[in-house]
Amino acid sequence: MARCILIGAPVEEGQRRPGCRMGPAAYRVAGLAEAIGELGHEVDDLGDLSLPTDLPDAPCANPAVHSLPQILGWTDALRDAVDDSLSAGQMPIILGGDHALALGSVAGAAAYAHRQSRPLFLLWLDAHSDFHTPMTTTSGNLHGTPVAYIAGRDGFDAFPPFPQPIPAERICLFGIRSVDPAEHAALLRHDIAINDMRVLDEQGIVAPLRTFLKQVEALQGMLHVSLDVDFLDPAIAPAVGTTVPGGTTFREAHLVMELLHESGLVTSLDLVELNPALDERSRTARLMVDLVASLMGKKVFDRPTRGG
Ligand code: HAR
Ligand code: MN
Ligand code: MN
Ligand code: MN
Repeated sequence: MARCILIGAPVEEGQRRPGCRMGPAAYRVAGLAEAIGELGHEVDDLGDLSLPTDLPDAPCANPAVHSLPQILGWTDALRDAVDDSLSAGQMPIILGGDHALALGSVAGAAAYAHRQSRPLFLLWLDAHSDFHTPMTTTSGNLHGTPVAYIAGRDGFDAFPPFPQPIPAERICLFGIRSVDPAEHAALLRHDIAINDMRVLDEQGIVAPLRTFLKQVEALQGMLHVSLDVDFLDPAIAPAVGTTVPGGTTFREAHLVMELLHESGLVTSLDLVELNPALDERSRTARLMVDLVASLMGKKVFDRPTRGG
């Protein structure tokens, strides 16, 4: 059984539409802690992190970029919170907040993994590749940049150096179907596993996911999972500002979570981009809670294990 710690991250400066700051509250209202606790795990709730008051003055050469000081502040806060939780033997579950929070959460996991001399792997469940740098983004929304920071790309001069960037071969993008031209060009130069929706349509989700999980297992790695609401099809998960048609179905998403549970490899988790202002009677929040339950061991039909 795991010792989970919920970390509220009311980050919404990584994009322009208000609402993601209500994400942590929506997960609590939808019963996230209870759903995990019912499965027999220990669950603590750290409450919400707050933005440090003393924000750095951070000019950016790309005039499109906005809210850089705030995102730098969140990055520090998230990195420390995730590192501290892992160091205390807990599994951090970050309640976002937009995806810019992963600039910090994955940095915290990487700092911890580095001290343990264990390789860190990243599974990015998302419609988007989030592979812009602050220099290439045209929207200026920093939620589109974490994977580039994590992979150690140039262009993050305003940020603290990423602790031990994750080698491209240990990063898996899963479910993507919206990639900007600059991201596309950069991805072609990196050896990142790109399981876009075309690949998943053709091969299903099981084979590509197992291939990645085998690599994690072979190196006894740690695995950070970053789950963006827009990984899911908008028909089942409307509460996100950046919906893209053609996302994963209810069962595909649950099957991903069930396989992750069976692997026993997940060491930290982000839940990002939920915008409760766009939800319909909490259905997206409740679906996300159900997906976490599957990740933590809830089964469609629980069979007694044979042969002891
Ligand atoms: N690539 C687009 C941009 O930079 C959209 C990024 C949207 N990102 C998220 N997270 N919603 O995946 O602006
Ligand atoms: Mn600390
Ligand atoms: Mn994202
Ligand atoms: Mn996305």
